[in-house]
Amino acid sequence: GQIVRLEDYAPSDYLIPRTGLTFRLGNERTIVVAELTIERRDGVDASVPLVLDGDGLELISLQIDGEELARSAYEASSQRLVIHEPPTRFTLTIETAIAPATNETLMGLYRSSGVYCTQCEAEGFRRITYFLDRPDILSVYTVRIEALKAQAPVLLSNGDPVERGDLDGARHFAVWHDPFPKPSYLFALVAGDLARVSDSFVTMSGRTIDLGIYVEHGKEKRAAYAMDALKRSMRWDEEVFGREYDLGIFNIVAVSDFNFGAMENKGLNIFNDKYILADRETATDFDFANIEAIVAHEYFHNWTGNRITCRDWFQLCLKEGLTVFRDHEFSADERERTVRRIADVKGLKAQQFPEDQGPLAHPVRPRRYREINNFYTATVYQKGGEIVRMLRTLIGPVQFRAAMDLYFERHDGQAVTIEDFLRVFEDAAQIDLSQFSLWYHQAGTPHVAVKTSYDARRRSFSVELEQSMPPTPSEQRKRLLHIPLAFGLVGADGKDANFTSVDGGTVSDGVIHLKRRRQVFRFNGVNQKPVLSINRGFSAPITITSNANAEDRQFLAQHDSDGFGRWQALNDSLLSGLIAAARGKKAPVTAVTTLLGNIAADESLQPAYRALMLSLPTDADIARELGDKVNPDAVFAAREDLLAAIANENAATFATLYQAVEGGTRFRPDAASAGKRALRNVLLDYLSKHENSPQRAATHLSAATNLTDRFAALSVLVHRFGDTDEARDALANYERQFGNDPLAMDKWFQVQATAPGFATIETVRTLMRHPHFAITNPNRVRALVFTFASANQTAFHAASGDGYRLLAETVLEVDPRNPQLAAKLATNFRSWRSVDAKRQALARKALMDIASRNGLSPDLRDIVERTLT
Ligand code: B3K
Ligand code: ZN
Repeated sequence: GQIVRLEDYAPSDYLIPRTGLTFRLGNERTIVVAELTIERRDGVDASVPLVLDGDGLELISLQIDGEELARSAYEASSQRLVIHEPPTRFTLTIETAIAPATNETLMGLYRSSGVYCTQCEAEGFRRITYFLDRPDILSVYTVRIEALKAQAPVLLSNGDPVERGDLDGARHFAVWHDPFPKPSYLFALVAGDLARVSDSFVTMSGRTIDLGIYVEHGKEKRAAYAMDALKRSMRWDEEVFGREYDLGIFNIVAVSDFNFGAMENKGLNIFNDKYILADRETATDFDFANIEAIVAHEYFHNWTGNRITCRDWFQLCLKEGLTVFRDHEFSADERERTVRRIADVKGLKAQQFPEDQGPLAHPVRPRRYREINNFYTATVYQKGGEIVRMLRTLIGPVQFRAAMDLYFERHDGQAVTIEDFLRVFEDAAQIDLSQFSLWYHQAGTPHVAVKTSYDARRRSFSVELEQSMPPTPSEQRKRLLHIPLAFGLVGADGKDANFTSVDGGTVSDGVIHLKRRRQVFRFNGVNQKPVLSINRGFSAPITITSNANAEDRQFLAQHDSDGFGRWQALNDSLLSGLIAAARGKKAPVTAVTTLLGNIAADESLQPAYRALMLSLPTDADIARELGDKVNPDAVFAAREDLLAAIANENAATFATLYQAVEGGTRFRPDAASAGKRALRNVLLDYLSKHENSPQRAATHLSAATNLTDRFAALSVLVHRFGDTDEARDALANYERQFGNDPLAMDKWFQVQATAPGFATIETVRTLMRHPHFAITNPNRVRALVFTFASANQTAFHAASGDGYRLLAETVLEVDPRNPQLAAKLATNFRSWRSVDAKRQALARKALMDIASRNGLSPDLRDIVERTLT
């Protein structure tokens, strides 16, 4: 593919104020008639041709203002339609044919379990008709859909329904009109035989909105939680951001073949059914939380993304970072703030940090791309969300809200840039964000080294901070960032100590503003030596090293008044022991095992929080901390040893607690109930390790009333006692019970894909031939193969190289069908340079095997080539 550069952006020479589409749906052949009102932009020369994007289209006919176009007046290929010297303003009618039934890319118009559906972001609309397929072309759409009535009784598009009726030949039609001008990537169409779950919502101005969630017949009950999440999202956006829904109807459709989570099409969100369907038997608490977050995320896009959209795809974080921030805040308000923050930070470190620290690193607002689909990344989304969070830290919640109000007021109906977004904050809060804006433009995770010292005589506490950032492919030399660090000087009583003044830089509202390479902040009037708690709430997405010793960290883990700070300190303690052990140094004897026992039994802490505190860093967390020459087997052994030490020391406490935490007879998916299950399930793992027997897990499994508990028990059995009858029976029973439910079966694939040890490679190969597995279904592939590569360090990185080979073969098998899925799978090679030399050579060979193939998709080639450089 060609490289697209930000600096080459130019406004389009032509505009399309109105778009009429007629679809005559047919599996093998669907006819699309587009009636486009086209205008040349003022000042553009009449000799400039109109160039429309296309992708795999078959042109049937072409008219300007109702007249057939002469062959010499245009050039058409499956990729482009060029019209020479068009009039200044005219109607262009284009008739094309497409083939939804054979479309396995899941972009454009395709069929999923008999349902016609579309996915247009980023550049899928050009697979439907020729168009100016770019986000700054905003158009008002009217859409007519015709289909066989029996095959597709439900006909949906964006906006409001205007007309429907019967046609000859057992066909019928529906017309939809969306009054809000929108970019083509937000167009959607759905046609099929689906059940509607209906509800309504009264907005803050008193309008009643008709809500619908469309699911497969028989699955209506499983949409109840999503519907509830939708209504809560609508209310929250009114209360927290003052944003009201703008159409009379809001529909969601759940489909089973989908390349990612969901899509925010105006008034017609389309979802991967994994993020809609939930009941206690088929969804875990983790799934429920994801459903809530994603339903909210897509709904919030209505304002941040749809009403105000991106000028070009370099600005993707304008909508995604902001909307991630909004959905994180929503979940924090709906559930427990500290618990949500810890979960979100764990996610950021697990997904975004390795991206930022490897060959695929890119700025949150990139300057070039070869394939835009490869930029829907943790960096654009999660780090983009963190930047918005930092903006709020910088100006405070009141000014933040004022700035957001100004953003909506100033840019509603526009396609804008990150510069526009930042200017709003500068204007609303009267600040200069030129240094801060570098967070958008530089890749890489900043590092801050912290050194503290206390001068008892002068009663001053010094905090020396030094920032640094290694080079990344996008920038060799890094400029200094403005890093906001929330902090507290924790006194012996656990309370934050006071200080009278600060020298050396700006400190306000509990935040240190680090702006230079090295700054020493001296806090005066500090009566006793405090312990520094820094980067509270993960106020900046950075890594930190400090001169704090093991006692300091354990003190914070027990006494920091900030719950996030406690978790962070504990996590640091655990990691430093694990790192030492993985490097073959005997782990220092620490008090951490006792500490974990105390935390587990501390009734003043919420169960969900205790569960998080008790969860050890994952193998991948430890590997990331090690940085290079990682031997995953040593990492695994170190983690298991620590787990055993904690379990053995606290066996009695854990056993009592395990009995005491109610299993819960009546299932409720709320955060408090989920927290209890989480605590009990983490204890189950420790106790099973200590008891070295599958018995407790087998009992846990047979008593389980929900998938969360079932899955936890199954994991212990399959991962710890894989060659026992208990484990084999559990898997067989599960398959018998849930064999007909694809989403529940994903968990069955997942639990087997994550069993530690190289033998799992063969298990995965076998499971890929299982009748319930389908290489064409992204959820199945992700559950089995993506999970294997991303969450099973000992198997994926097996010293034989077989894990790498399995991934490479699967990537090559998927690529001809679904390039986006293949490219996503291939990103699992991104940390290949951090393993030991022998493994690196094997990973490189697997990558080269992919790279040397002819006919790779541009998506996959882009990932593989960047990973290798
Ligand atoms: N905007 C979509 C993602 C589209 C991905 C295209 N490759 C969902 C979301 O972020 O809400
Ligand atoms: Zn989004």
